[in-house]
Amino acid sequence: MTGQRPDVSVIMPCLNEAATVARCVVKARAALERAGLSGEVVVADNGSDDGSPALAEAAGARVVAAPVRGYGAAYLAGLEAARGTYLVLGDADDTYDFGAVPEFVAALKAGNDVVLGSRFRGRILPGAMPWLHRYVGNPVLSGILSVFFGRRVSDAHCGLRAMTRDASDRMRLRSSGMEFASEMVALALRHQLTVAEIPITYYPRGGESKLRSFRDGWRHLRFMLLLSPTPLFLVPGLAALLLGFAGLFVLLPGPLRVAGFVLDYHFMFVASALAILGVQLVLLGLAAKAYASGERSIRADRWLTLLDRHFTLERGLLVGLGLVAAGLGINGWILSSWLSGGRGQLFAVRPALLGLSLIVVGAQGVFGSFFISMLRDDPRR
Ligand SMILES: Nc1nc2c(ncn2[C@@H]2O[C@H](COP(=O)(O)OP(=O)(O)OP(=O)(O)O)[C@@H](O)[C@H]2O)c(=O)[nH]1
Ligand SMILES: [Mg+2]
Repeated sequence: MTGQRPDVSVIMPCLNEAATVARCVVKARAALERAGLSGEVVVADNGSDDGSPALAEAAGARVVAAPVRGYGAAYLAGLEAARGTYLVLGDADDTYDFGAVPEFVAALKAGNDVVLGSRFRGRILPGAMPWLHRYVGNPVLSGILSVFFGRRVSDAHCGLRAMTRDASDRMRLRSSGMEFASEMVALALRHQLTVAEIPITYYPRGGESKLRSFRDGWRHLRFMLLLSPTPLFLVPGLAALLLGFAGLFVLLPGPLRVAGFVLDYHFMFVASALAILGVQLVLLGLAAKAYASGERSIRADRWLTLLDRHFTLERGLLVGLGLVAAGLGINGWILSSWLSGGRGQLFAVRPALLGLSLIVVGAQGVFGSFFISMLRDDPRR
């Protein structure tokens, strides 16, 4: 299609918002006009049966029908249809003041790739956000996102936000549900885009909420976890591995007395289990990193660099087989002293447990190395 691109596309997902959608469209259009911006309002609907699409169209919006249901899917269809250089995203339930659109566009024009509204740095009017979302869901999920993706974001789920078309092309968003909100922030940070926050006001909604606290909260959380092998596997794995091996070696010579507690076999069993679990988690983490090695193009990853520099299948096998050999050596020595001694009651639990742990961990290393190589070195990828 030829013709001039409008400056701004305001995109609104809409599912049964007959009470408010027209008002939102009118406000957005008025804001564009006041600011002298050329623009369009795109309403992405996929399943409204309350007449919302017709109301939106009458108010001056271009309505697109999204083929797949869901908040994210609606946005994806809206983004596909949008023609503007600057893309502003906002709900059709009149909880956000579309009068702020020019401010978001100005922040993009000032050089930001993504601009997020922040209700927590702005105002949340009484009745706009339930207690559970205000004090638990939003802060906890925003906090997790900040830790996992390396930058403090005060309101990762604010429904009023903006991005440049270029940022949208680079991120290639694809979540179909409410986790689309997390995806946009997470990928912006992963792609090292410039992200700004603008304090805004959150108003009580007209019409019925489409948000389901636990289902949607979980969708945000699982989305973040699936992109984050470091906090999911590597950090707890390394902690368990170090604690486990420390325990195994500290308890090897005999019971340990700490502040009046006697730590013995039971704790050594726990240590063994921790060491094995830790190695398993670290291997899973490295495998996940290897699988995601395409991300190298997005940003430097410490763990991938480590794998690239130091890991080869042969090295992994050597380390794994070395540990197996050490474990077999210890247990072989116990067996031979038992055979050469009276073959009576055997009581070498501590070294035997260390030996057994080393054999298991070594075998995990051998198979884990094959698995990591399959993922990383697959010639078809
Ligand atoms: N097209 C489409 N739009 C949706 C869908 N689910 C939600 N929406 C729209 O997405 C926007 C956000 O949904 P809301 O129900 O307002 O969710 P929320 O803002 O997190 O929750 P509230 O604070 O209760 O409003 C609204 O404009 C909805 O109409 C969907 O499946 N399809
Ligand atoms: Mg809403």
